[in-house]
Amino acid sequence: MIKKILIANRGEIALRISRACKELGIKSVSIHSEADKFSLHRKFADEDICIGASSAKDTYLNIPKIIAAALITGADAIHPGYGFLAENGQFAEICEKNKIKFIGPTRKMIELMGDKAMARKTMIEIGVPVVPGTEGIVDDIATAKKEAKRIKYPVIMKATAGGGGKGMRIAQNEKELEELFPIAQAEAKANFGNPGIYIEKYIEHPHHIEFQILADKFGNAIHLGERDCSIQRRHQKLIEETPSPFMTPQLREKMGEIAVKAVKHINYEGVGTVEFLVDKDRNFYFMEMNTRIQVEHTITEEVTRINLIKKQILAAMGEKLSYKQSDINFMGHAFECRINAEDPYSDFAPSPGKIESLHFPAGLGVRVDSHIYAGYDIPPFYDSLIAKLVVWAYDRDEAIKRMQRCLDEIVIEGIKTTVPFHKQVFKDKRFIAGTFDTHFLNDFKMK
Ligand code: MV4
Repeated sequence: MIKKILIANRGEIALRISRACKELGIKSVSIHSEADKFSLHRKFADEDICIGASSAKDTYLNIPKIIAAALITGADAIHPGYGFLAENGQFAEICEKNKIKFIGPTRKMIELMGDKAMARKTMIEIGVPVVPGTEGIVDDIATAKKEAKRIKYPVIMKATAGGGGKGMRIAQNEKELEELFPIAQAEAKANFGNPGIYIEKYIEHPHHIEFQILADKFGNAIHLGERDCSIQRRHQKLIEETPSPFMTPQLREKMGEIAVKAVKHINYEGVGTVEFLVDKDRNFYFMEMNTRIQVEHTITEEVTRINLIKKQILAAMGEKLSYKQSDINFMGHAFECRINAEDPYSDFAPSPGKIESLHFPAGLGVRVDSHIYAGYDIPPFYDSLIAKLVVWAYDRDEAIKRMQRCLDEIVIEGIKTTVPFHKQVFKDKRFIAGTFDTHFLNDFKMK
């Protein structure tokens, strides 16, 4: 049994977790930094503790302080949310050693999927398709050249400790490989403390399609469909949708089946996401697995009506999965727009500061997950996500119309936000036609 959960996070996801706790009859404890003194997530929890000044390092990333807060308040579990310590294997283990349930997978699982070359190798063994590439880490330039020749150019070098696009380099030919391989290694070592690089064939114009997974400790696992996350800028997702306009029913069934097979083979528990690259001919390849709840889980909730945070907590309590795959019904279409405190007219520069006035849209099929309020001062220390605008409708066209309507209703004064960007995308011909891929924003200009 879990009776009290410490939420090791802030912002909208801390609110989202508090809400799930309340509906489950579980007490919640929030932590906050001094910079978050006026943050709403404090008010949503039953208890709240200040754990430090302002930097993430001293607060939301500080393992001893968070463990102490959990022990002092008698929390029997910790929910890490996303970001911060959500995929820190050491933190998961320290929780367990202190008899605090970490709401997420084990250290071993986090580290297996966190090491991208190892995850790739594991998927190859299971028979999950991966991009043609090296079997593991490539240590020296001679081997890199030999492998790239075999794979055929262009190739992409990836840091095994990277992920989410960090530490990647593309080489079009041997000359570029010779130049970039040592740089990729040095960057990987500097950024992740691990110089390990693996090489893959570079897929041009891929689609980013990910499958939501739900699994229990008895070996049951299902998928809750895909999300298309191709609308991203410098590896920051800005718009997500489900179902993907690029997907076919046959492809969904095949990819979903393979995603479930993968998590069953590794005995995964809880919620997770299997990410795929899909090329223009609809060949799909395993890319990464995320072992946390993701920002964009909301759109999956909208089309399945399944509360993923509740299911995540129940899975951590050891509850058996209450559905079979055939019980899952998908209805309609959902979009999420990430509203960030950033200026889309100035290269998305951060725009923290005081919210002078605020009005959120509402109505049928509209959901806003946010921690901001009129008068709130957005601190400059953390990530810039201030609201997730989520709409649901019966089909994609109706959902686009609904999102346009909501973007016209929203008022956030005092700071710059990504709202004008979203307005422009939702009027874009190619976006409306659903024919975009991950390069869509490369040549997108604000009007
Ligand atoms: C790739 C790729 C093309 N070919 N791998 C970026 C995030 C990281 N998880 C992997 N990424 C990519 N890997 C091969 N072999 C292109 C990308 C990529 C990308 C992937 C998903 C969403 C947006 C992207 C934007 C640029 C590059």
